[in-house]
Amino acid sequence: SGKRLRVLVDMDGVIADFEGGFLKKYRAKYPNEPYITLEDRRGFWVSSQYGNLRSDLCEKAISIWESKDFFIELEPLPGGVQAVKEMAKMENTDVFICTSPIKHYIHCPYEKYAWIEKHLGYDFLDKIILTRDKTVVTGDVLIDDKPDILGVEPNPSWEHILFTACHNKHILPSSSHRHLLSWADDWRGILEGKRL
Ligand code: DGP
Repeated sequence: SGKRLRVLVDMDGVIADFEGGFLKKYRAKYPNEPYITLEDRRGFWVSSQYGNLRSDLCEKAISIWESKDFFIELEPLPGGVQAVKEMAKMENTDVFICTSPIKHYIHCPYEKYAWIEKHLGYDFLDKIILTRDKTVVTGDVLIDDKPDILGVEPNPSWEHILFTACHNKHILPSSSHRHLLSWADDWRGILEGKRL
């Protein structure tokens, strides 16, 4: 019951394991180079932290997600696919996958569509929003692991729910966001609260 809800769900770091997929392929391609464990990840930008470790590692990191098959081969994060399917079946609920493709566009946008079809099904291809600026998309909630979601719209319509990821787990619960610790956390309660 209550009002119709539009939920925007981010892809990388929320339903697809970008960080785990990155680390696995980075270590396979560069077995003799240093790496950052998921425990030690800090900051949203993987390439910045690798570049700080040693300047040439920035481009080595970037080469991983710019490679063919990187995005399609990402593993689903625990509970994410099931939660999104369940959410989409709820009454008065419109779910969209809202994801920013990388600017090296030869593989990424195609593979994001293919990933959604593979894990969420053909009908979810109608629910994909690819944008580099999520502030111009309207919705009631945006579930996203990026702490600072900025763009041309200074007052986005959505409430940003910060989804916990290895790079943001040290950010303390604050007045700037509510958090979802994982898909085992109470996402249903957050949605029901937004309907009131
Ligand atoms: P989103 O999660 O929708 O905000 O998309 C952000 C994308 O950027 C996602 O595919 C992860 C990727 N990404 C992570 N670290 C870096 C980085 O250091 N540089 C670039 N260009 N992309 C990154």
